[in-house]
Amino acid sequence: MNKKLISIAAAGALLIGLAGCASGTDAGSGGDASGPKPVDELVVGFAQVGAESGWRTANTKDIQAAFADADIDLKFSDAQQKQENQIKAIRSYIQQGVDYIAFSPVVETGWDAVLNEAKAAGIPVVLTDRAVDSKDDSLYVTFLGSDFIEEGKKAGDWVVEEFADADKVNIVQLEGTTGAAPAIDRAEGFAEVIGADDKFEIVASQTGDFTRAGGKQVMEAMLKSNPDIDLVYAHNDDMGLGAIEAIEAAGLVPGEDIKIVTVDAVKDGMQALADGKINFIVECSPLLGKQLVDVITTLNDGGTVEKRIVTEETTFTQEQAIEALPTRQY
Ligand code: GYE
Repeated sequence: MNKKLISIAAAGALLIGLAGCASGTDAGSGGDASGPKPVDELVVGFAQVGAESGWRTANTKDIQAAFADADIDLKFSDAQQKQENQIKAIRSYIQQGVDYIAFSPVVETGWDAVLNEAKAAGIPVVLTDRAVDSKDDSLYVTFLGSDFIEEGKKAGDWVVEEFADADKVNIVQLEGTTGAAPAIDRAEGFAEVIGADDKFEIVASQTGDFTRAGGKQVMEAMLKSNPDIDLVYAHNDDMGLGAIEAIEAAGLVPGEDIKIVTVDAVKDGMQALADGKINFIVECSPLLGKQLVDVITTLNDGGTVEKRIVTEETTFTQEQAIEALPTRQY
């Protein structure tokens, strides 16, 4: 069955699986035998994680703007942080016969079946932002996004320096979504760095699901059961901002009584850093839209792309945040 037929069939049968009907092609190839498609005829399906954070909102905006600028038709879905919704969205894109699928996997595992369906339908898949954990790397063309282990290490390096003179440092960690690449890797990179000195102890670690409400709620509970917290390491700004609310409600001063280090550097986080409520932020750029468009147009032209495209990013102190804020895009 070719792509046209699939899209015709899909119109009336969105929920019927088509796995096995299509001819198998390699996930690494783009375009087709007849050469590149005119860009304004390309259709791309993007399965987004959700709208859990400032980072995600900026990422969605950037992707939608980049596709609009390039005049490429973008079908967009929001999975509300649920893997089953994302799998449904990807299946629907397969059934509609889109030219490319891009997605940011909510969690790392459990993708092989649906990605094999895309591969069987000859639709190349691009991972943006988050990785999948699969033995079969032919299931996607490239993974475009940050190095989250590196981000965790950068947070750890700052902590080691900041607490150089301390004898004992009690740390609480607000984890991202359980099973998500940035939650796993940011914990790992951080633990590796602080693990070198046993004066650092993670006294509590729990998921706040990358949301402000989650960060607040978890922090409230942690403050009750841990009287002596020196530092909060939040896997994103939003959870750090939620923690600030909880710390203030407990009558403590965020940034002073309890230091805070986060990841992302979205506007609200940068403002809190400028205000001294957060002490250090590791940047994670959500601006992946242009790169994603480039990957897709390169593939459409019959070109190849690197299997891993790493985003370059920096870190921010209070002074650097004050300087960067006026021109910050997100
Ligand atoms: O750090 C967080 C978002 O996957 C890098 O997801 C992304 C993370 C980001 O919810 O704010």
